[in-house]
Amino acid sequence: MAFLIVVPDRLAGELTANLLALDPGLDLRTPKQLGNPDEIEFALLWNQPRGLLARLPGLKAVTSMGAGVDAILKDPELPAELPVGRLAGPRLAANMAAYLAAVVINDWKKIPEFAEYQKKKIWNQWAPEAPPTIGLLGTGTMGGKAAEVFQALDFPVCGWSRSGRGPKGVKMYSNTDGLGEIAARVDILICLLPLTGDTRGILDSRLFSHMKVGATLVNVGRGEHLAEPDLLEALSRRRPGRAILDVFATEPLPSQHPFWSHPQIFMTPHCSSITLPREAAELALESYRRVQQGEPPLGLVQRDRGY
Ligand code: NDP
Ligand code: OXD
Repeated sequence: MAFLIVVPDRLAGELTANLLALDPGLDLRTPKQLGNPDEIEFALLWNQPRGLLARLPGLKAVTSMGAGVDAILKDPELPAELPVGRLAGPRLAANMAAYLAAVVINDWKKIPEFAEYQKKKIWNQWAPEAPPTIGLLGTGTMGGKAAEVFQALDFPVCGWSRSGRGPKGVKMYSNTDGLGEIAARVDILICLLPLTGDTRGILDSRLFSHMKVGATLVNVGRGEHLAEPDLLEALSRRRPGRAILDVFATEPLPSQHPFWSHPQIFMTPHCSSITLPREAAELALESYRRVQQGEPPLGLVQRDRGY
């Protein structure tokens, strides 16, 4: 049983080394060294090239290298019944929570303003009175950890999920009415949803019209959650007043895109949380072993609902 790795070049070497350190006997393959494609029964994927899956008739399961599975599910060559898993480990969730805490606290504590005061030698003592209310769209593995971190700092936290289930102590909302309600209630609205048929374009003018003037939108889900022209329009009305974006419909973001130089937008290049090779190797190996034993891969996705 061979194990195919299809991941960005910058990660491939480290991931391979980590996998072989854990199990030197692994029959690892890459797209460039595919060998006999019939022997490949398991694949670890990140943005796999079109046409690859059609060449692997022996696949028993695939797994995403990260939390999102949208790039796998949209591949027209993905066999209809093939089990799809994902690697959403504790380190990935903790790194995401750290990013969210960093960007939120940076604004709340006015860190950039103090950097400016320092340059001008201004002693401007100021402290915020109350932490902002956080709204998490999606309270799964990523949203759950973010909720835990914000709660530990005593921030009020609300959540929105399909089932209405969420972490302990989080005021939960669900369905369309609930989406408007959470948007109206919070100061920082964070998208941590998977990209599915139901969530594509969910960050649109209708949602923005519910938000408080001056609130902040954070999108760390997927670029296609956001209706980009709606955001530009909404920012001009300060509803939201600011956007923090890590993911984009086109990545890398083209240099002429208006987001790059927009004064109300802060951007990072899809790196709010990146799967670390060590964690990815451990989880991928566990998933592979499960499949070898006839079990579903780790983090089995419900393909009909898209996550
Ligand atoms: P999970 O599957 O663990 O959680 C998904 C959450 O979204 C659940 O709370 C689920 O509700 C909710 N949800 C799904 N569909 C709907 C819907 N139609 N309406 C309301 N709620 C919905 O996913 P993760 O937390 O692991 O990851 C979420 C996403 O974060 C990933 O798919 C990926 O796109 C993104 N991500 C981005 C990263 C980055 O670097 N920018 C890094 C990691 C993840 P319920 O609980 O009821 O099922
Ligand atoms: C993920 C990501 O889904 O990094 O894990 O975007």
